Amino acid sequence: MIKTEYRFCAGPWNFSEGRDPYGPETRPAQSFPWKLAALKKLGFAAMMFHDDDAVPEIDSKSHAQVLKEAKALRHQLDGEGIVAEIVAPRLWFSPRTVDGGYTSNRKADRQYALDRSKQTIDIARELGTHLIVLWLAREGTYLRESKSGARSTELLAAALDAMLAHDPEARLCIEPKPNEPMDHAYIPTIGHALAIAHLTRDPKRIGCLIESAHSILAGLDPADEIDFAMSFGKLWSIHLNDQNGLKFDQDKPFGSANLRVAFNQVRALERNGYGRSGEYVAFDVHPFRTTREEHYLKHLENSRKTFLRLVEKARTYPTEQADALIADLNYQDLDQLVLEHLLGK
Ligand code: GLO
Ligand code: MG
Repeated sequence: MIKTEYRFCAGPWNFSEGRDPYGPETRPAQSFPWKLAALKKLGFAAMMFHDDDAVPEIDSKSHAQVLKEAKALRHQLDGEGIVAEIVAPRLWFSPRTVDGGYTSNRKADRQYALDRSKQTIDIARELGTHLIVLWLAREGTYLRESKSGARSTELLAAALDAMLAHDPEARLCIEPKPNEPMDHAYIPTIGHALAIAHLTRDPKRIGCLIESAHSILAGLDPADEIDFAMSFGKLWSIHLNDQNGLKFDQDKPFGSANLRVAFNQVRALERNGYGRSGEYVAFDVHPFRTTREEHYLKHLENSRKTFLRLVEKARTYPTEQADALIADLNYQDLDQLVLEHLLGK
């Protein structure tokens, strides 16, 4: 097996300040240059962006101004030797996306979502990437009768089509999540993401991004989602993190809630050669609310540490012994073999 040298990525939003729906910030906000320097210090190779991380207050700026600022950001990134992995339109904050973007029941809001997405593709080009991430945050319902699933599927496919037509080099990476902020989201799993590609002009340019927590929220094993996506050559990015069951989206450090589930994700990445076509391992994790300012980087540092420890565990897995037990259908001992391997001697 070829050993992959993994390269790591995080977003500016991953240095979050501790705010939750029940309480305010618990740490001071850090500036963008501070975050960039932090990633460099950690030895991360790439940063992921929302359109308004790249160009703050984006809605108050002309298209020309937006592109000018994106170009300036590219220089800043080049200066630090950090690459932009992806850009994602942040379609869930604006008053114009209260009912969703592409599937909103208001025509003017659907247009806003499309215009903003096309602009995101232009920003990505300035930043030197063609990869666009679509977390379809509000494309769903709180109330089943408020939208038609058939119509929403049509609208989503039309939106993807418009983005593909906007730039022949753009590649769209759908990041499914079954719920939160919505009760039900329209593209809840990788299967949905890959299937909707076939309603567009160029399914080849639509892939996916798996987030561990989102798969768990859908009641699935993220390792199976990885294997499935990679069987189609469609896993173009990943957000590793962890999640303790079917609760609010927790974005815990990788491996924090369930080491064995994390191990199996790493095994799936290893066996499918993730990273060998230039894909990055991104951690979509947040500091715990009690985290103090001086520990601002720990959740990223620790996620990478756990990831690399699990890579070692995957590479030293007693395959021959496991295969013999599998051939004998002796899953009782296979279970213990895995546990012993994870626990170490
Ligand atoms: C939220 C998502 C979010 C996306 C990000 C990139 O649940 O994980 O963090 O990954 O907005 O599109
Ligand atoms: Mg994510």
